Amino acid sequence: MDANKHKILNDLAQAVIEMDAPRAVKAATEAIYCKIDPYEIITDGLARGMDKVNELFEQEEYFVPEILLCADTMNAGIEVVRPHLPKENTRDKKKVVIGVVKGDTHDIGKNLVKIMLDNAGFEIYDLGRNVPYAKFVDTAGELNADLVCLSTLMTTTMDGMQVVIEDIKNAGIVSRIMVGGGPISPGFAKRIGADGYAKNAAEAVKVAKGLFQNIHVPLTFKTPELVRVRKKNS
Ligand code: B12
Repeated sequence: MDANKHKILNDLAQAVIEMDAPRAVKAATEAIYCKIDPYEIITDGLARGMDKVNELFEQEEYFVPEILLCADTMNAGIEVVRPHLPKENTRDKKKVVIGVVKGDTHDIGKNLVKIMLDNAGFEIYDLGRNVPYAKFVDTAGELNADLVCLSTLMTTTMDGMQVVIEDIKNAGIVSRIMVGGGPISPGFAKRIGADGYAKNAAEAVKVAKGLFQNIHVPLTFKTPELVRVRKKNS
């Protein structure tokens, strides 16, 4: 990586860590001007800063107010980059229902996944956070959704994903289902009957596309068998 790019990406990460939104906006603008790939600006710059923030939270150096200011800073940078993300305009847009399951209000990661899928040409219906199980099922049914994306960051709410998946299947809805979030592993995703899992937003786009191209996308943690395509009416 050339030195200037390295410097700008570090600056973006540092701006998030230091809760400095004007600096994030300036560095993001510079990154765009220097033609750094918009996805790299988000994943290797802003989101990398947020990863460090998570560590600081775990080490009890940062607390709730800091976390929220860091997230605002990341979002300020993303807003600069967003218009520059390559927008894929597919004719047959797949409908995606996305949300964070009941009991969980963490939505920073879900929002990143949403932005990436939106730019990749999916039609997004965002149910938000702390979403009742039935809301996923009802919305997927009403919209005849192609994909339902479930997010959670807490071990205490993981099991809710399984409830949603079972309810969707029991209702005869044929939407594919992708899961993700901090405590979710490929093994857990497979066990609860999900069609796909991704460890981050960039992977989520690859996996989502793979689900509709009838191809196996190599997943993180070496579980490509997880992407199985459920045939309609099966
Ligand atoms: C930020 C944060 C908060 C913020 C949330 C702000 C917000 N609007 O989201 C605030 C301060 C409000 C908060 C509150 C709480 N938090 Co908190 N929080 C975090 C923290 C530090 C970072 C999470 C984050 O945003 N990461 C950044 C994003 C970009 O990463 P991500 O969410 O993992 O998302 C990526 C991937 O997971 C994936 N992904 C995510 N969703 C999906 C979905 C799909 C379909 C796919 C494919 C991929 C995918 O892609 C994303 C982008 O790359 C984590 C620590 C950690 N290590 O995760 C704790 C953490 C999640 N929190 C925790 C806890 C306990 C809480 C509280 C209960 C604290 C309290 N006592 O009040 C409350 C939750 C209340 C509730 N009921 O929801 C615990 C959970 C422990 C557990 N049991 O599992 C953690 C792990 C901290 C800890 N070690 O204790 N928290």
